[in-house]
Amino acid sequence: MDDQTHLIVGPGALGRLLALHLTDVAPVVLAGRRMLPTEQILTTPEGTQRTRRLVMHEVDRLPPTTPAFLHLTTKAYAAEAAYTAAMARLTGTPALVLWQNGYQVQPELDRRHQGPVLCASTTEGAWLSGDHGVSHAGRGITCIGDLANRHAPTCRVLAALLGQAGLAAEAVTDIDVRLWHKLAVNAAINPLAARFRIRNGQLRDRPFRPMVERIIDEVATIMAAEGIAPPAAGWHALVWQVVGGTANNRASMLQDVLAGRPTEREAILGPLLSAAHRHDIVTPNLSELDDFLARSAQPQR
Ligand code: KPL
Repeated sequence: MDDQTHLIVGPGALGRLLALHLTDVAPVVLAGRRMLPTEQILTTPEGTQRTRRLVMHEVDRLPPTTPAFLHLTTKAYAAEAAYTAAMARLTGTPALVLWQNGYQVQPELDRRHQGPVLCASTTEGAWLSGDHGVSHAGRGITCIGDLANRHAPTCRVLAALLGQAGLAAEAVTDIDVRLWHKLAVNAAINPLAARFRIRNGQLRDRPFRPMVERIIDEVATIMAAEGIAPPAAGWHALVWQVVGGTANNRASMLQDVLAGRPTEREAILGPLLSAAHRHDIVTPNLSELDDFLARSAQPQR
């Protein structure tokens, strides 16, 4: 690894999507708990296939170097362990880039990491196609920022590099608001879709629609108490717009439940419930969903 290297820890769909793009413009190392085929295939949204040979390591066997960027692309519940394992192998302090959903990992690792901590919020859609590749299902945009706005130049460098690599990106100064907005949408869609095992679009129908509305009302009350400005169109319109745009999707939490994996319940509902508690807001619907998901949870590895 040289000092321009992007070390990507978490070779799921997002990690591989990132690796297979960045490798055309910068040195990339992909690391995970187990080795994957070094030859990986990217299927583009237009259906063409691109094969790239990636440098890959098991996290616990990473060579002792200092990459420029350490991207964590694991699920939220696995991010801290991945960070600890990767940092134990590195000799210096890279800029850390957190790609997780929710708003739990970000403040925690921002406190822990000695170097710059950037947060990425993306609407790129990608699915794994087995061990050999990833399918870029839909193009989106990635916003990059840091919570205290102290690293704007680094955010701009990374956004520009992602753009060169073919992933639309912009540096932003309100990443915390963007993360909360995404969290709000995730909180309104994911737990209900996972609980009732339905595709996102079915949330528009009875009996689910009023359930979504009640969750949005609770989320909106918490956001107002936290001082997070609503989206221009309002919380209800944002959620229903995403439901419509992803009508055919199985939400990520539903996919996790169906695959017997842990869910991102704590990263998505945890910050909302803590904020509700801080502000003495009662949230019967969010709390009931959280309890349900906690009871049916798979252990986190
Ligand atoms: O991001 C998503 C997810 O599945 O986690 C939504 C917006 C709910 C789309 O499925």
